[in-house]
Amino acid sequence: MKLSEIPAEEYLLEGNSACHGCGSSMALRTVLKALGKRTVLVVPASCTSVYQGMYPGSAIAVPVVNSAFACSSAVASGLKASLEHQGIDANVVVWAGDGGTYDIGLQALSGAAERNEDILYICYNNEMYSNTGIQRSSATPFGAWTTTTVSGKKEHRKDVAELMMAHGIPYVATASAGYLDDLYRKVRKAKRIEGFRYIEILTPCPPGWRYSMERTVEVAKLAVETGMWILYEYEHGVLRLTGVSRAIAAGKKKMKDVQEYLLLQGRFSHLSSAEIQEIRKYIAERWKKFADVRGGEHAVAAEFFV
Ligand SMILES: Cc1ncc(C[n+]2csc(CCOP(=O)(O)OP(=O)(O)O)c2C)c(N)n1
Ligand code: SF4
Repeated sequence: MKLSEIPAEEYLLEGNSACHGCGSSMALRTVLKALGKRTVLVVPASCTSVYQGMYPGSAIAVPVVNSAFACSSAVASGLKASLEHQGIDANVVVWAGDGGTYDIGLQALSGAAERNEDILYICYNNEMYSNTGIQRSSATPFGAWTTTTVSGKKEHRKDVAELMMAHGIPYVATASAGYLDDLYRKVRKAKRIEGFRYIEILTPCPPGWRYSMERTVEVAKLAVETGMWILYEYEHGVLRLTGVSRAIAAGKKKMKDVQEYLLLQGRFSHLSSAEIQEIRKYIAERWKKFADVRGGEHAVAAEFFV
């Protein structure tokens, strides 16, 4: 899959109010190209609900339902049931930040996943609450500065993609705004699968992560190249690493030291060498769990959740 094969149609229109270099808007643009026009988005409070524009205008050229934080998955479940009842075939997709996914929307998300609702849930993970001024979420990584973790977060992040795998849903995937071709392919695949599907995209945020706006793709790629973010697909019970993560696991590419990733971002500028060492340890442990899988492929049910 080459970037040039991605359709020219635009559903996230130019002139929207996302910051320059916004990883979330780059990812949404790609996701909508993969989904096409027969799509309804459910968007809880977030940066997206701001850069979509003010009613009656909209920068998003498909129908959007803005929901309260806690209930986006419930809204999408009801919307899908209603469309089905009317004989209307459309992709019903939640597009939510990590605050709306990891914290406030988690209960409704888990409920919809357990019921195997026929919807696609996409979390764009910028590792904090950016719209309200960069507060920590439970997706914020250890050590990161936010306005509510001024000397660096003391806890490692939780991992909702793993939690979704534990729900046994048909499809879970991770992606990165640095690899939009990989994201496009995963969304196309998810679109064809019936039942609850979950995709989580790492979407760097220049003002929140404190780096210069033209470096978003570089930062998003480095996250994967250093093992801070792992690309994979979990399909009907089988886990498979993809892209650069797969190449690293297969020994075809060397993993870079995480310091390269951390040094690019002001949110990590205060870290001591002991804290950087703690991040290296976290990566090594997590990576072992994912990558010790015969070059990136294994049956997840038996080996993963131990
Ligand atoms: C119940 C509720 N609490 C708080 C808010 C205020 N609020 C609006 S957007 C937002 C941050 C959302 O963070 P996230 O989901 O990570 O999306 P991002 O802003 O990073 O795009 C918050 C706290 C709200 N709208 N509703
Ligand atoms: S604050 Fe971050 S996530 Fe929000 S629009 Fe700007 S770059 Fe995007």
